[in-house]
Amino acid sequence: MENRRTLREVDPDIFRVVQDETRRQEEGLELIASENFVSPAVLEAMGSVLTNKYAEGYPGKRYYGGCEFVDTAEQLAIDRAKSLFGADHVNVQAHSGSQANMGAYMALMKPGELMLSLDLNSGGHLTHGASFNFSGKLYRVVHYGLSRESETIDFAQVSSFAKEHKPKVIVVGASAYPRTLEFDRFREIADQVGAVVVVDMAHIAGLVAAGAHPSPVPFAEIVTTTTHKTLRGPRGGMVLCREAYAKSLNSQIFPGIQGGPLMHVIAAKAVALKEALTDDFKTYQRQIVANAKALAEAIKGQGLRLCSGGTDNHLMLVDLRPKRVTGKAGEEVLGRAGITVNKNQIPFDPEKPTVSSGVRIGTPAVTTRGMKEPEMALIGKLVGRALDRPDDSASLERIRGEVRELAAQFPLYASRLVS
Ligand code: DSN
Repeated sequence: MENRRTLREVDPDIFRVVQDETRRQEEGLELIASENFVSPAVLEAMGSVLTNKYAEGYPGKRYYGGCEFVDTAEQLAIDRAKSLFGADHVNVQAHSGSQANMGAYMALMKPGELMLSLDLNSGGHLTHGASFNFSGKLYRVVHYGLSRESETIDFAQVSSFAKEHKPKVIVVGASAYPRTLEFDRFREIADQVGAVVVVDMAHIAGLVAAGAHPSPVPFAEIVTTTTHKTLRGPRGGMVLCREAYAKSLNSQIFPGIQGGPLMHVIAAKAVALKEALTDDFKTYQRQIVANAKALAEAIKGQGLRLCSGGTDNHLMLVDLRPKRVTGKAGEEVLGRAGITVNKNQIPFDPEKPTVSSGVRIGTPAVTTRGMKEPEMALIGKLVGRALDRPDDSASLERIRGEVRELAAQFPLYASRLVS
């Protein structure tokens, strides 16, 4: 018998969680650089009956019957991603960025082989060889870092480490790097030592899709990404590669790492990729970058220091030491003012990661709401005011009110709220 009971009726506790989180997103300012707000169409695909379907295998070659419709969804996602990024081959099944990276590494390296990648403390990622992550346990890892002067990638070090250690794979990509990634320079170094290049473009995938950041595709054997950051799709992963690696990569993702793909998420990826092929999406990505520049100037105007002096992309790393506030305290204070950020180590940070000296700030989510340069100028001032009086609860409450007023001018999911 058909069951029409709603979430509210079946589980009022979880219904409340969803409402509370919707309100938090609606009324706050989301400045976490890796977050975004998906469209109602993406949400609808994710919350669909496709979640019920097992589809181990790939379109046309499944281990289950009844896959004719989910096959269409997956093929659409693949075709759209190929066209968006100009890739030979795409695997849309990776459940997350971690699995995408694991698939790439397993397609290229045997356990014990060596990768050269950006240090986590310099803006790299856990899955780029951190000692406590699978990548650092399965593979030998040498890290390159940043130049002390410019706080940008130290290419002299990349080159000398590549020559000295002869890595099998050079990993390029970051989760807290505010500058353009120069893929051509990594390619040149890799070619000198016979290494292959894996680019993890998770943070900048939307920018790449829109031409607002150079594409890694011509310079890398394999490119991995998440689909939920600047690309503004559902939470998940995706891998692009050259034809020569297609078979190996597919068999690493399934059956090597994963079982049944999340077909509802893959359908939502297809929707997001369709959205990403539009001119509106290109305009959106350009505005993310323009907003980041405007916010960076506004934040500098508040007496804060930006690592590397500014930003080329969607994010900035703010050194909070001029205000005598740690990253941990800064995250908390801004949170009380309704502004969500994450603490982040700055280059050569004297503080441990759980404290850190900075915060990472990004513009993808506020740009999705329709905010532009004037709002960035205002947000910069609100950030400065909050950090100037971190112990003044009344002041933080006033800022929170102003944040709510600003957010209300750029509605998001308001129609989903029930009073
Ligand atoms: N944790 C993500 C971020 O916030 O950048 C990267 O996977």
